[in-house]
Amino acid sequence: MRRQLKHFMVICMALVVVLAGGCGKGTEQGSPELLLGFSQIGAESAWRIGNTHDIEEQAEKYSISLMLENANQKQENQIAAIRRFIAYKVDVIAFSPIVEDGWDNVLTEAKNAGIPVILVDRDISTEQEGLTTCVIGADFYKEGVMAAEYLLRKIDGLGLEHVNIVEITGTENSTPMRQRQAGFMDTIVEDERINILESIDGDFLKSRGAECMRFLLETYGESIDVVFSHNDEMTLGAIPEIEKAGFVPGKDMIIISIDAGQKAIDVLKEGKINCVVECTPKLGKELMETALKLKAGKAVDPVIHPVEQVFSDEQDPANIEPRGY
Ligand code: GZL
Repeated sequence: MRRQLKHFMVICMALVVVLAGGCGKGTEQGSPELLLGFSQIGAESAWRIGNTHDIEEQAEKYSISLMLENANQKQENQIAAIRRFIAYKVDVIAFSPIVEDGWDNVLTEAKNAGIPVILVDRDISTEQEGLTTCVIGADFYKEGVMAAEYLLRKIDGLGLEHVNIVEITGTENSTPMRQRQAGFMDTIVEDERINILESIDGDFLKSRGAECMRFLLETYGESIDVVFSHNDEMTLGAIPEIEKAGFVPGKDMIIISIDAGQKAIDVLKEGKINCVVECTPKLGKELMETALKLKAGKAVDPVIHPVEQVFSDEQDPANIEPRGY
């Protein structure tokens, strides 16, 4: 009898463990741990598309239910999306703000609804404090500094006594545009060898990069020694224009870009780009982990910067790993 009772108890215990585990597993596989609303700027670059893919992949990996809306480069679409997320009572709102200003009202609505907001990729400037919890994205100022530091090494190496630079900037009033320009200019401002011919807005778009380069070539021609472009798309638009004008990019003109997507790295390997500063789009893991911490009422770091590197003709580009975006 005692033996049978013992067996019965063992079976009950096993059953409890299975059910508990099963329930736990069922919970993990059933309703998502968290409903995240994300407003993405658009699909203007390989960087942006890579960023979207990474966020989708990481949401799936973390069992987070993702409502991702594409704003097609319009701030008003992002504001409308955030209002939909509020109405839907998502647990956390995240977005990559196309520009820095104009967010106070909608973010006040999110705060009043008790929904925490995470900034991804870019930052904002608001009149009120405490409208967002943190920003997850590159140190754009440092990217500008790294680009300029490469240029100074290049000028020293070539023994150049005078250098004319043209700059093709990203979207006006966006964080990457403002801070990449500031970091670059602050680093070269003391160097008397360097002259800025013109700075022109390419809006991070390939087509605009080509238009800008055509204008700069028509205006300054062979006096251009350096092209500093705020992202690969604009750089890839500019290079064919430089070649059409009869110049050799990477030789007649030093070409410096930012993002380090696969296409730009391939052109670096061809010798038509001299330096690409990395700006990783892979921010999804930090976004999901931060959203889960906020849902659990835990504190989060106010700023999360990924580690980034520089690829240039100072090293053998053949060793650069596939970029994945
Ligand atoms: C940078 C990101 C920029 C990329 C561009 O984090 O905001 O926007 O550099 C993209 O390619 O358009």
